[in-house]
Amino acid sequence: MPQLRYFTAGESHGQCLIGVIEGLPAGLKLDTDAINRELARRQKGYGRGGRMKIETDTVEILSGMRRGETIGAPVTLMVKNRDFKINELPPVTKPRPGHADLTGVIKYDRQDARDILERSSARETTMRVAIGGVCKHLLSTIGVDVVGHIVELGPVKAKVDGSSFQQIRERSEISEVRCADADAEKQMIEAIDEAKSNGDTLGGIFEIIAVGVPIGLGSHVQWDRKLDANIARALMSIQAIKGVETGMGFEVGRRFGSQVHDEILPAQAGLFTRSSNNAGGFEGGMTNGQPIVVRAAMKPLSTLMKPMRSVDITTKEEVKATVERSDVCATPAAAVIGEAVVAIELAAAVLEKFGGDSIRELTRNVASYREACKRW
Ligand code: EPS
Repeated sequence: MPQLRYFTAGESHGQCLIGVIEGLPAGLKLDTDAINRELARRQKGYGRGGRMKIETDTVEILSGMRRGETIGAPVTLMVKNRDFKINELPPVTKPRPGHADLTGVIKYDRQDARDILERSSARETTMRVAIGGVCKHLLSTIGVDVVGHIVELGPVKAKVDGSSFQQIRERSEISEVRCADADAEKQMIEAIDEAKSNGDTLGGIFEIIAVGVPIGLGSHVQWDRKLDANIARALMSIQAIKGVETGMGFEVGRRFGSQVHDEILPAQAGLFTRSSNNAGGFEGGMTNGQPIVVRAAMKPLSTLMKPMRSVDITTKEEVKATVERSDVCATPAAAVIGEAVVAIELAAAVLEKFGGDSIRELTRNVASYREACKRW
């Protein structure tokens, strides 16, 4: 059983969202304000809808912590929903193409798609961002840092080649669409405005970069220990994500080997270096010491103000799909969620490799391994 485990509970308009994390070492200082800042980042982004004006997501830590530090016990997190009205909401009988609505009602034998959409809603990701915030605390104790930013939104591509991790972080953080390229940002905003005026929605592609990652997280020896695969799964589990790529991504299938692989160069600061990072930080399912670079493609949200054709599940007649309050574009928010799920998978992989019932034990183990790697 892996050391770090977690699950989430809660409906979009239920009382609250809950997360339970087990396996955190004792002695991890948790700053609730820092977790709340992550939640606020998720709520931002040009193209968000009315719900984000209602909520000010804040976390309460209900267990596993004493005097600001974890004690090794399961940590329970709670975020209350201000828009708690699940029992007053009208039924949904006109499933939206692209949403979980139709398959969900058939599978769970429900007459009201609200029973499905309340849990399938991306509101659930609030809790994954809170859990990711906790995992970022753990990662910072060993010098690992994660950032997410938008590289494409609808038809617009950002130019960020040659930017450092820090530049990407600073520029994307002040951008309304979490994009580090100010020229592209303007066009992205225009594209969102166009989608909105047409009653339509827009998706995009976000990139997650992680730096300071030790060599050798994950393992080549078994399919379910390959960390790139676990990260891909975590990203695919974010609502509306339809594709994931690492490093050079699908382009690797179009080039010769000599144009793809990252040459190994003599040691600098005790560690071998690489001529490039087309592998996105992974070889053999293991981190190779280079920055992790992964991207995910998000489809346009499936609630359209100008709805598509559907069938009423009660009358069986052709209708237009349900129109609910929703966002025009939530890809900037998805980049924050991507950061969180990557942080969770990295924290799990760190604890799998280095163990540790306390933060002191964990950091000692990581430091001694890093020293050993330099002697190579
Ligand atoms: C979301 C909350 C939801 C939606 C959105 C994400 O709030 P409500 O449904 O009350 O407007 O804004 O969810 C969807 C787009 C979806 O299809 O479920 C959130 O907190 O991120």
